[in-house]
Amino acid sequence: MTLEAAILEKNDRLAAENRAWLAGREVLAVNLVSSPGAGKTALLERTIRDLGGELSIAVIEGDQSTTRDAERIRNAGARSVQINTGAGCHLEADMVRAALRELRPEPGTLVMIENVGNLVCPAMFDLGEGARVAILSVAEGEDKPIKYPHMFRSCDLMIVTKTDLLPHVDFDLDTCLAHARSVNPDIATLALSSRSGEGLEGWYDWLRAQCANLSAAAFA
Ligand SMILES: Nc1nc2c(ncn2[C@@H]2O[C@H](COP(=O)(O)OP(=O)(O)OP(=O)(O)O)[C@@H](O)[C@H]2O)c(=O)[nH]1
Ligand SMILES: [Mg+2]
Repeated sequence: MTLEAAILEKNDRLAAENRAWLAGREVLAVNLVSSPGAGKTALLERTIRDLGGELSIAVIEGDQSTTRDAERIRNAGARSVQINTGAGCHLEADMVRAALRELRPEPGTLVMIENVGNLVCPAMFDLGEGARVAILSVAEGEDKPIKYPHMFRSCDLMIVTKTDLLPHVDFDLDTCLAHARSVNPDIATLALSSRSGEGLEGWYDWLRAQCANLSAAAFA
């Protein structure tokens, strides 16, 4: 077995353990992936401020360095644990396992995992999450889904964000959505702005539906 295959096999085993641990506690984990600066933390801050009274939200933050994002999350009103990966370019299941044990989420908690900004490596590493969401800002260009197909193929939802900037950039939303569906026909899509608030209700409804599915599964 190659070293890469061995690393991925070990990660998959730990991810399966995370998934069972989360299911046993009726906790939904959502893995947020994007390139650096696409707006993951901004969307989480806004979501916590808007939905914090309705859903119990906690956050695991992944960055190579600093605790800046975990502090932003705490200032927005949610609990957070920061993982620093050093030279690493993605989160792995064992890091999330340790962070979950530190976070100790109550049943019914929505745990948002903000991955390291990178559209390549996080695609290969299952964390045990219930859903994976790609965030793509309009400033990055509409061709990203076909240039980084592994990532978009691995996601349940693609969010096109920073739509308030559309008048200032050459970004065709329909072309981007078509590219995403060409690599993943099952991917759901949303477009929103964390700054203006446009489109956020669709994201909140998607989160509510994911939480409802988890409770329905627990009572099945
Ligand atoms: N105009 C506009 N700016 C945004 C929006 N969302 C985020 N930003 C800005 O984009 C920059 C990066 O946002 P972050 O939320 O830090 O991005 P991130 O994906 O968490 O970045 P990393 O954690 O470093 O990968 C910040 O200056 C934000 O204010 C938006 O909807 N509209
Ligand atoms: Mg961030």
